[in-house]
Amino acid sequence: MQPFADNRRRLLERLPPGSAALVFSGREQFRNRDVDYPFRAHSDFWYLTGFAEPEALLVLIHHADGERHQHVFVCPRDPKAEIWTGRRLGVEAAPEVLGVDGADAIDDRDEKLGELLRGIESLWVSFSDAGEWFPQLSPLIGRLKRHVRDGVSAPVAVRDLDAVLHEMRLIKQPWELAHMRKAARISVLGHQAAMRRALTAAAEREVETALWCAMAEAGAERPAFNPIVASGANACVLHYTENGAPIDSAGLLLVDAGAEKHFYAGDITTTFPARGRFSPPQRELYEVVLAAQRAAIKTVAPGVGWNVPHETAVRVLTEGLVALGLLQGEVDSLIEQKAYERFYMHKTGHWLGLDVHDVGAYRVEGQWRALEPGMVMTVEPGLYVAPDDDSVPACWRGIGIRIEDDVLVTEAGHEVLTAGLPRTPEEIEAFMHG
Ligand SMILES: [Mn+2]
Repeated sequence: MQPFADNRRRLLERLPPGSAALVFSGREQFRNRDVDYPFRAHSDFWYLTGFAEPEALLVLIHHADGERHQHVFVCPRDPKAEIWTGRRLGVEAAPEVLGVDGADAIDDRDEKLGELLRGIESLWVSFSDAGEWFPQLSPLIGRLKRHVRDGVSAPVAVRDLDAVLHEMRLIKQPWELAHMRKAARISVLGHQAAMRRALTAAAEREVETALWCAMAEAGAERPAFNPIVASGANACVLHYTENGAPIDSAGLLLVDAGAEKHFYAGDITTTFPARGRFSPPQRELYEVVLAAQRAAIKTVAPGVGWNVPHETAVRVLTEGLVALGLLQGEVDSLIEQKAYERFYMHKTGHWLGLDVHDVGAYRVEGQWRALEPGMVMTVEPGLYVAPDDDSVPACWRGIGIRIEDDVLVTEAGHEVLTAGLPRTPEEIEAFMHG
């Protein structure tokens, strides 16, 4: 549990004296009658505890006199309930196992927080979860205010923990990168299995199942997000997750999926012909996206602005669309008019980490942020020609392509964590038939 203890210590160092940070693991979410969604602890909470149970609260206190106190609230042991819902760590074992100073039952939270937070000036909670926190904070602050007459000062500020904690999470430590390399490797194996399975699959679901089966066998804990397995024109629906259609055997298959390992996400998109042979239009459009992706990845290096890979991809895509006759005009002015947005309507990537769309600001003081070693991002350009777009020749319609890899910013430039997939049309055809 040492890395998590280090994270708590590093966070406490960044909070000014008189601060308390509250981080909640989350609660079970009802799906339908007696069924919950699979629970997955909040990434902030995991980052600071390595503890995955629901209904747990971490309180990190940096007192005005410099003293530190780390406290957790957890579900108490309950042998009868545990028979039904699984083992719990419990209050007694929590301090030693989690390496904190004290623990209490989550049901006693309100009362105990009133004691723990006496004299605290600033409460720090995630403003991303403001809807969760603010209703809880007002009775808490009210309780603390009642002690003011006893000479205890109550909080005077509620501050955004994201600004501190998410900046920490943005720069990955070596042990985190080891986890991310595993998540990436497992995701690669999943995609390879999906490509092989596609050849004879009748339905998207079969490919999805093969993908997940390979990832689980390789040690994935769960998918990092709902996978997209989109056959033919379904690929033009950017967040298609139904995965319930038959395979269009003349079409491409777009698979956007990743494994979660030690809570860290992989995120890969592959696009390949369902039956292992590109048609000429599919190949031509694919080559444009691949060239855009490779050019964008090439730009990734410390000091480079966040938007540079995107702008690079946009230029290569626009040039390609002009060369193929899908756009007419001069490249610079087409970029300026954002003419490409008809075929490329999303950004070229996002941060990656404990969350697939990981935390951390993309702009700092009004400027696109400069990349730094230890940041991990995806690079994922695409082109999507709507099936009903009768302004383009019929041969292009219903083709959706995205190519996505996970890229670590290193001192020397970058490292593609998800290397090992067949990417050129020749490699893909050879792999699928090999
Ligand atoms: Mn992605």
